[in-house]
Amino acid sequence: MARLDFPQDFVWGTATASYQIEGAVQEGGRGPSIWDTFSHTPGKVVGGDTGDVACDSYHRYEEDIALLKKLGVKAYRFSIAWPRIFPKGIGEVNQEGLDYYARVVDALLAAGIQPCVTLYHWDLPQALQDQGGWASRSTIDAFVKYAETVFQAFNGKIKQWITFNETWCVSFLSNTLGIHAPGFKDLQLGVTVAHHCLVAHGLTVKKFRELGIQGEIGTTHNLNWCEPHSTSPEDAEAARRSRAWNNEWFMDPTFKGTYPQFLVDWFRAKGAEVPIEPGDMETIAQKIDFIGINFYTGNYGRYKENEGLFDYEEVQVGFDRTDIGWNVYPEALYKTLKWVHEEYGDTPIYITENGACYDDELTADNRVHDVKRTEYYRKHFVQCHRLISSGVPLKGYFAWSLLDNFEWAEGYRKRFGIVYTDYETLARHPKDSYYFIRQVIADGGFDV
Ligand code: IFM
Repeated sequence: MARLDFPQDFVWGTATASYQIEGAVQEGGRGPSIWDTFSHTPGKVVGGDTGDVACDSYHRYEEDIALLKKLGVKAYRFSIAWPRIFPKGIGEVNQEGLDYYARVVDALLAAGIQPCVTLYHWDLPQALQDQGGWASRSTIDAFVKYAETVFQAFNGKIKQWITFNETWCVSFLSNTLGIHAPGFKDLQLGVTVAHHCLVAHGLTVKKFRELGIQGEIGTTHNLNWCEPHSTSPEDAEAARRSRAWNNEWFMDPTFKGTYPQFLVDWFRAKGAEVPIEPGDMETIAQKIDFIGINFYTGNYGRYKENEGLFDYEEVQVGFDRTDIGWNVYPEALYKTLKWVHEEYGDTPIYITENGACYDDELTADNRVHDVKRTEYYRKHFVQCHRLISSGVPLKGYFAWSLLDNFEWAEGYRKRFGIVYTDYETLARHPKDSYYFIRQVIADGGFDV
């Protein structure tokens, strides 16, 4: 048996997002977001689920913070809903929205927990979507104004700020694959939205520095590891394209101020161009204080003509899969973060999301014995330790998620929480994985 100890200052945390947990969509002066529209459109979300009530954290945040305190985390990552601050995206500030988050932030600080705030976790005000959404450069200006308002309201209280959560999802999943709000299927739109979000990120970082806001700022990209199934050049190229779509397409501009040329060419051949204006690339590549990585899975694949956008198809090689169908491939976490460090340098890295979806059942003792999720965490913690030992500047880990919540197009049937949400009563029940993580935090490590 070996002991894996984590550094004393390692930041253990959990993460959530506004639309997934808050509910109270018509309270506190909040305006509608694209997710209200999307989830209320028949056929878009499994079971017709919406975020109208979600986990009701808008009213139950104190209970959630008590769970965090008992868990022993150093930090909590949550997002601010832009439509609570600017119900129409721009214009008058809604003081009630700021007051709500002030209560959350103060309660966290009183519990000794560092708030880590995501500014954009997908709830774009519908009024802005009506004017073109992220396809329009005016949304960039609106975002920077919103960010500035929130920076000033909470200056000195927030340790870490994250501009965007998963720009790949905001752009391609939502505007090219049509799976998330606003639900378009258009390659050019995905490319444009990705670029505008990256520019908005850069301008927000600039604004943060100009205003002299305290704390650190970064962004979060969701990376995905793809490996070729064979040694054939076709398979290698196809896997490289698929991987770069998630990874280099976002990481290169963020750190190097360039897009991967082979993918620019690939998109151009399909009729899509990146709408770069003078100065954009320098703006995007602002120096950030940390990079957030959301990591869930990896896969193997091969060349297949006309398959998807990249002539690439995934091959099943016998991994266990979670109940959302994602491979359990902990070593890919190691490979991904090692690659990030080698390719992009010494910027501190935080795993801002990692976790597993399983169809949990509440047992008679009001517990959930989520053996597979606990095992998923244990295996990924081993890889985190391996990364730290090999010199990768991994500074923290946020489990996704504190609570079962509204899993976007999958609705409530897909559960990622370390705490079970009973959607009938809204009662919370810590699962076995919660107690496992609690023990790891309390002991500063674990035995393997
Ligand atoms: O629930 C999401 C989260 O909002 C963003 N990252 C992935 C999670 C699981 O799908």
